[in-house]
Amino acid sequence: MDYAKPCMDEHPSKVKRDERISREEIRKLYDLPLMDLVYRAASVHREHWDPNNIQMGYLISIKTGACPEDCSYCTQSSRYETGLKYEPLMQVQDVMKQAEAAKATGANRVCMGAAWREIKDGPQFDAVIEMVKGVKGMGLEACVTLGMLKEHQAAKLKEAGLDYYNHNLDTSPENYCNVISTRTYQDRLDTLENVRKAGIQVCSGGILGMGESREDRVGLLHQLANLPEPPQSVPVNKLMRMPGTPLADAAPIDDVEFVRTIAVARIIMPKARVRISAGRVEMSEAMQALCFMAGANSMFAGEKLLTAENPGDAKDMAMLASFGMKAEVANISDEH
Ligand code: SAM
Ligand code: DTB
Ligand code: SF4
Repeated sequence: MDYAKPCMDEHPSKVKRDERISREEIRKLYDLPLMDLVYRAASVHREHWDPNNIQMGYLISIKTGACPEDCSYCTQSSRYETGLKYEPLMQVQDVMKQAEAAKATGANRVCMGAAWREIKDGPQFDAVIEMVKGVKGMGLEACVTLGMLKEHQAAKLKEAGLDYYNHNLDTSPENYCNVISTRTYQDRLDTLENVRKAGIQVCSGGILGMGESREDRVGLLHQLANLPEPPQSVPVNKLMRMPGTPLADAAPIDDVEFVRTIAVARIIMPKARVRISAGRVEMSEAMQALCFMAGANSMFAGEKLLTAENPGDAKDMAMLASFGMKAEVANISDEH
């Protein structure tokens, strides 16, 4: 795959308003000596957040596999032979049981993910609305990621009490078509705009280690930081190389480059939760400590993400204890 080739000469997703931060400024941050960059990020982090506190989210895959999209990293796409078992939309009461169990282990945020291109109105959307209400009723923050979303659907989710909608830009506008062909960058920006207009907090980030260049990482952060409002939550995923997907053999992202990305995200989006999302099973504890130092303050708990592995509570609790860090308890909101 030729990642150097831009997808579009003139793409519609260029930042048209006055920028909050330019690509050049972001490049310069990346280029700082690592110690200066991490020190700066840690200082910004401490101005806005308790550096010893970490949010633990819990993922529930409410509908798994058989997705019509062709995202090259994803085990849930029906286009690749990944061996994943299809699971239709879960029953509301089963989701509630998992959410209760998550709360009992200390998670304060439940994120429900569905392998859909977009959410369609009808019984399935109504069931998701019940799930959101149920999770909120437990005093937990509720987040969903359901693919593309229309304005009226966003309004209904807001009414049900939804706190966050996750929809990632994944990479730079230039690299996007190398990763996904079945929806455009502009589609993603439109969904984020519908979420924002409904008053739901935006959770949007990307994936590192898909063969993208430094400039693509700069481009991703540039897009995120220059959204009409910066996202309240920024997941940084380390690609999990899933067998059967086109990116199964991608070269892993360099640890220091991952840390630099966390640090730059923290500096340019100081009030956002910055989350080390996928890929912690392939990170040492020392690497995760560096990420926390560089401003990451959220991660996913449990032994499974949506379909891929995660370290699990026993390991994570031991790690946090050894760092003297605390997992945030249920029902604390991020009123920043
Ligand atoms: N289908 C919905 C969508 O794409 O918006 C929601 C679920 S999708 C799995 C959520 C996000 O997970 C993707 O946008 C991508 O950033 C991340 N993701 C998926 N597979 C991944 C992988 N193998 N490694 C790292 N991140 C991954
Ligand atoms: C996000 O950025 N990462 C989470 C969440 N949003 C939904 C999902 C990670 C998925 C990792 C691959 C898998 O479990 O299949
Ligand atoms: Fe489908 Fe989401 Fe996976 Fe893309 S990332 S294939 S939209 S589940």
